[in-house]
Amino acid sequence: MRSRLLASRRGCAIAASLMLVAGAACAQEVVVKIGVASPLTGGGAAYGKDIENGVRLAVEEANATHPAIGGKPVRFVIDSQDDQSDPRIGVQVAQQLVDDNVAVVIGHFNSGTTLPASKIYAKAGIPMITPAATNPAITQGGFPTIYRVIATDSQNAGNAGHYAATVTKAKRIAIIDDRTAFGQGEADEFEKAVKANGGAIVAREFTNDKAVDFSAQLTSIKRTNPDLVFFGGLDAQAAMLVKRMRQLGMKAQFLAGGGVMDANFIKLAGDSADGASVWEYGQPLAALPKGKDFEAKFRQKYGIDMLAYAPFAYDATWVAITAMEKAGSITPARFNAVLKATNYDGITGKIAFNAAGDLKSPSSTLYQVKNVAWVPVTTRTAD
Ligand code: ABU
Repeated sequence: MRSRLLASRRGCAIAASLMLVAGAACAQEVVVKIGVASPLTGGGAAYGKDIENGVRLAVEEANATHPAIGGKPVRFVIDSQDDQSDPRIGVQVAQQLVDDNVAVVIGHFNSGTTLPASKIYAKAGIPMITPAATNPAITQGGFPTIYRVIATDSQNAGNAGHYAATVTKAKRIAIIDDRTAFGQGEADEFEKAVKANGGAIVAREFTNDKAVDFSAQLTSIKRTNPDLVFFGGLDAQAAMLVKRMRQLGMKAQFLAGGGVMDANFIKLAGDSADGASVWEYGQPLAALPKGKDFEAKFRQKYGIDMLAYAPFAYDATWVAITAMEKAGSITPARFNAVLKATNYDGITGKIAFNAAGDLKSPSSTLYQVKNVAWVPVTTRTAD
């Protein structure tokens, strides 16, 4: 707390000299740093920017209310770090945010960076809320300060596996994953659910998250004559994969999990996108009471459409700010107890955490591409 106040006063001194702001009033203001960790460069940059934009929207809205915590005026500022989707950089970024005395971290995007980084935040006692990383293991470390405001892959890819085996009635199911903590993890959850529901896996192949050519894996999969292919990985590769499937004359249904239901997939896959299905985290935004407003607000502020995770990042930020306000403290050890007991009506739905830090009632939704647009088909919400 002391270092946060000192940082604030230094900031005020600079602001006062540059902007002729009344120094006495400014010196009272406490600057509260909200850490954001996501990929801002490289292949995951669009997702990372989407998260950062969601956090910024919440922070600016909060500051516009002239917030006070524990009777003191506060100003929230973003400390945004680029983890480049690289677990080693993710750890460095996490240490930087701890050294910067952030009150909370919103991030990371990738499960592969979140897993090691979460240990650093937990050791420092700084709450971390991921709006996007869905590997179930992230909340299984027993850390009391790690949270997630999105369904996990045991729920989401589990739903996909149940759907593939029982609804599509696919008899021969093939799987390919990108070998990341996320892609491999969700493919494992999908496979488990397919088998638990009596389905048959006829092939399991993998690539890596930088690959652009899937000919070898698809040729091998094609020989097993599958009627459904599941991909564990993100939007751009999912698009290239389904395109290649169709070029190779494969007519199998294409199914994916989270991170694929966005405009990039349709743009990159072109005609091959038609009929593709994915299970994606959460409920359809347009059907939620505050969803359309959020989309409009985002578009107005940034001049672009949100991609996928901005609403979760926005909600995660408000959940953290609300906990600080209710606790009357920006000290993590104090507001974490309130964070644990969160009961918040967000853009993405009701946010309340179970003992592990996951959502008590997570949802995921099946979407299908019809006439160059994602159309929601059905939503499942856990009790
Ligand atoms: N959950 C979608 C992609 C991000 C990740 O978990 O790696």
